[in-house]
Amino acid sequence: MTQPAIIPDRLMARIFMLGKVGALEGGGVCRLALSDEDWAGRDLVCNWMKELDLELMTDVIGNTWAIRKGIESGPPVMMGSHIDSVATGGLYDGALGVLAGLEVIEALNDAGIQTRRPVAIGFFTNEEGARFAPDMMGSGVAQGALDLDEMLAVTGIDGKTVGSELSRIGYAGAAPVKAITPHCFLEIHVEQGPVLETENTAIGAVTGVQGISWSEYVIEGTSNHAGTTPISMRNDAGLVAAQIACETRAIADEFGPPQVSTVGMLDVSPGLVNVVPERAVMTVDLRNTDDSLLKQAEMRLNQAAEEFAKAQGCSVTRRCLARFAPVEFDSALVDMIADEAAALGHSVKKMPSGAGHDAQMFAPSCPTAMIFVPSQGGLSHNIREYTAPAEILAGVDVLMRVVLNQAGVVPRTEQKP
Ligand code: HGY
Ligand code: MN
Ligand code: MN
Repeated sequence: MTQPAIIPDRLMARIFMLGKVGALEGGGVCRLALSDEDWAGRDLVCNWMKELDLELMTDVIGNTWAIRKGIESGPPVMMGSHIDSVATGGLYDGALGVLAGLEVIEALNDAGIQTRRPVAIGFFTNEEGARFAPDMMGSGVAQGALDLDEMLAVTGIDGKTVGSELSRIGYAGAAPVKAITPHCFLEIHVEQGPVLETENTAIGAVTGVQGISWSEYVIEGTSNHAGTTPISMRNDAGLVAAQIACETRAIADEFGPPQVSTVGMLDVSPGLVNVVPERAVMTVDLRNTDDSLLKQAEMRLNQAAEEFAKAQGCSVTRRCLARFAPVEFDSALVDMIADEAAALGHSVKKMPSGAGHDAQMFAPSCPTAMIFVPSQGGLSHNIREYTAPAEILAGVDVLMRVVLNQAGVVPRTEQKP
């Protein structure tokens, strides 16, 4: 059998072409979910899918996938990731998983290989959750972890709803929720952390994803004159928000790794130099591979927030924006990734993912695993995100071999016309 050859230049050209969509001045991209930029990126990838004669489908929340027929019908070997980005995104987060899957399919076509099972490549709506929380929204709805109507009604940071934006860009498709349960699901992704680079390792065979807890805290106080109001008479919402932020970091410091915590957004109003803030809105992102520790962290922070607010005569309310328990990937598939990487002569490390991914939504319904390639400086959600072409090629070669194994190659003698 001619081994299908990945063509690195073709893959990198597509990564750079998609990188032009939503390109930022100083590099990187901003393709917030369901924005015009996400729309343009979707159309570009759909055109590439059509050029490969694939059968395209879009479901009710805009997830889109393309299927390369096998000689047998039935659940496909599916690869996939996302096109949407955060506002300071890099060229590789999500895009690599979609375009590498497209490259694997094109290499199969070039080599004239027929597979027993169909092979599919998909992109999923709003993986980032940056505009509309929670993250992994599309894949979560597709796999039944999130409710469609609830998600369509979610209002984003700019006041628009998922449903209205989905219709506006024309990606409210006909396929129902759970339209497709793959034979297995594979996602290649940049690690987005420092582990592979620090350990000089080429491939991550990802064992699972840590738990994720996103909260929004709203603190209400009393605006007052910064000069005339004695400290004892203040209800300073800004102070309470700052105390919550310090407690957020203290939890990570005291729990120690792998606990992480982040205050990504903090807005005080009226936000003027001489006015004691009457209101503060902030987000907290807590993560841990151990769900019981994650729950402890959540409880401790909520309790502290109540106490800080009470001490300042303020009120505080918490809204859950996302909550996903840790997920384990399929150990046999993880082993296969590690074995194929080693067989290709690559160093490989089994490791959990610090970031959330669409793959975690498929894990409960089919064997699922991920392949990591290194992130330079561990940087991601940063316009300087970078992974070298040779490092990408190593990961895509592993992806190809696992897809061939899972899809089954039809010997030339048995090929169908
Ligand atoms: O937040 C995450 O981990 C992912 O980038 N959505
Ligand atoms: Mn991603
Ligand atoms: Mn991301």
